[in-house]
Amino acid sequence: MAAPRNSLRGFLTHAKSALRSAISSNQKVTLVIGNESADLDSMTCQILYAYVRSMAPPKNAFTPLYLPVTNIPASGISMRPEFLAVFKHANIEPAHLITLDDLPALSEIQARLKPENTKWILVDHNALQGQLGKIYSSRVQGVIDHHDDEGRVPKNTGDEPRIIEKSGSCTSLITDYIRPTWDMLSGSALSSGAAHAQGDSMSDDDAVVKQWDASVAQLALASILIDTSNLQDKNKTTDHDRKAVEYLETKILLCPQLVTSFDRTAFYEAIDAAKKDIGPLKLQDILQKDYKEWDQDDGQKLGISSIVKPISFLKNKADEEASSSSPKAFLEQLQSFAKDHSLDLYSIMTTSTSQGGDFQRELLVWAFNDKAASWARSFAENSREELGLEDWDGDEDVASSEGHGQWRRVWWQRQVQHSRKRVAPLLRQAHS
Ligand SMILES: [Mn+2]
Repeated sequence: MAAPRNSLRGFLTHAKSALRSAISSNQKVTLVIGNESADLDSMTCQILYAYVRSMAPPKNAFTPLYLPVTNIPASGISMRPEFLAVFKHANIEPAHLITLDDLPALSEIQARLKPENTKWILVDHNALQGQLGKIYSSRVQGVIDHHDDEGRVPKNTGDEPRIIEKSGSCTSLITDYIRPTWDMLSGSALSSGAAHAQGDSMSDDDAVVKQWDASVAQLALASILIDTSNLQDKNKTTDHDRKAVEYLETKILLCPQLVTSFDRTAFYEAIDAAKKDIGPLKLQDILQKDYKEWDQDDGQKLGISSIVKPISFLKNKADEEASSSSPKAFLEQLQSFAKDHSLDLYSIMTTSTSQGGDFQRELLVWAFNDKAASWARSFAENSREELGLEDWDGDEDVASSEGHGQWRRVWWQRQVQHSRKRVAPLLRQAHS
């Protein structure tokens, strides 16, 4: 049976308790999961898909209820101030999200959540990484993503989509996919509401559904605006994004409470400011906040942190925490992060605005053993031109180092259109 038409808050509360009882009684579950960086895009993709799909599941669905899973422990939510900024508009709180903490612990997950009882739909990635990937990859039967296709999701995904296309935000692709269903649901809810209406004024049912829709639409819109810089970044913005923004904005403006007050640019600026407000976080949390890792075939491991502040900010942060001022504190923090994640190669990509107001990127690559050092060197050689790698002019002791089984470089990445979406495949390909 389809989930009843509900607010997002009501839906997530229902989904969370349904997951709990499914695990305790060995029932089937359908999980919609974003990538392990758990950025805003992943979070809104899984929620939008699960919310709309659960209210109108395909006839032969594995389960009628789709559960959105945020691919981090609950403690990670506080490292994402932009989540909190968006939640206010969607009338939800961190406790409403289903996170990895709501799944059985990794040591017993295979026994308590049997692979054959699960179906996984990937959004904002197309290969399930890490321990979940090892256990459940063969249970992935649907994907909507905007990263390079790694060819891991079967070609035939039955009733679920297999959509991998270029777009600024994956949420735009989700919006496009669920749009007919969402319109059908809103249309029938609105017309059944209208049937009860007395006179000319909008019925209560009507207003409630419009408000629910507007909450979810704002959640989705936030990601698209963040990923495309309010549709202004021409390297990232695609027609998918423009169309989705138009559609979601219409849904928002149908809501009587928002029609006169909603301002897209102000909305974008508030979320963007929240996202950049990482000052209160510890450096280790900043490194973890938007982090992804990959295992190469020979067991070597790569990790990349994307950070919305320049290296100088990170170094100051390390100095503050160590009450000293030397490159050592900063480098030690990076090293310990890499060690905690068992990395052979660690990379940091920063974004910031120059004094002249230009968008800029730094790229740090650090190899921790000889094999990884030759990997890093071939990356530097092969990608110098495409990424526009230029010697960095910051602190010399940070900028480069080699010998004693390690190798490190920092560059300005002058081809600023390339995000981790491009840099990660280049790093992975350089491995031999
Ligand atoms: Mn994305």
